[in-house]
Amino acid sequence: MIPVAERINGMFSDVKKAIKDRDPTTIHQLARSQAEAGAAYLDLNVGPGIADPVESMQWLVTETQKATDTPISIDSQKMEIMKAGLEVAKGPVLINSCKSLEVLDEWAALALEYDASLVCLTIDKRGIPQDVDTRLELAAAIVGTAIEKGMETTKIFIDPILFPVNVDQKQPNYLLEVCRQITFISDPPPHIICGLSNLSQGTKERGLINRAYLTMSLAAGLDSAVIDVLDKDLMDAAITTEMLLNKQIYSDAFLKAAHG
Ligand code: THG
Repeated sequence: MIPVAERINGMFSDVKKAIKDRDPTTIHQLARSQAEAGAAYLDLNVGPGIADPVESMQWLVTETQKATDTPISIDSQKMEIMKAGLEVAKGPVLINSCKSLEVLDEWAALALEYDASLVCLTIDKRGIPQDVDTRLELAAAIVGTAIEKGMETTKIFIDPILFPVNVDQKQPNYLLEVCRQITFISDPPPHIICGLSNLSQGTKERGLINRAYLTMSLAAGLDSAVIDVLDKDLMDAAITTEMLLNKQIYSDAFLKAAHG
């Protein structure tokens, strides 16, 4: 699994305050702790309703990179914010995300220019699909367009959009089917990612719901997720699932070995 660490997000009050006050301490701490916990990318999101999102994203990227070499995921669907973040980013960035098939040409060109990987939501002008088949249709269209633009499929992350389970209880199960079928889209297939914490928003037992669903979706073929890497039970569940799927070697110390 490619874990994308979710915690540097202005949705959280400590991060929101740190951005507003331009106080790097919280950002540096979260960057280091999430890198140590095994993040492959650190997701950076300035959060909703902020006065200066462009400058704030540049500040977040710069400060995060002072604390760790772990690659960053720039989390914005606005071209202006993405470009500003990319300008100051070092190394292999994850662009998170292209919000619609209609603007994919422009976003794929940007990914190519920066040699970045690109998250694409399965959305087009009709909106967010509520069923399996439209999601797969869009995933195939995304991969086709990205290949045409010259991208490698291994740099594409399809996000079929995970809703809170208390909003529509059918959706999480639909997404498992999308995970299973996405490997048939191309060879090699694109990555498949989701924002795991969306699932449990507004519920009790958030940790348990996230853990159970990560296990199920990894077994269905999910290979990346925006998650709370500081949730050790969640990371242990992911490691154990991958061992049981024969993707990690079993030893009596498999958890310790995976944590390093
Ligand atoms: N797909 C992709 N990227 C994403 C998402 C996605 N990025 C953002 C988001 N969704 C994933 N990250 C989060 C981060 C936090 C929460 C949910 C998803 C979260 N936050 C608390 C809440 O809303 O209850 C904040 C409150 C608090 O604790 O302070 O749950 O889907 N590609």
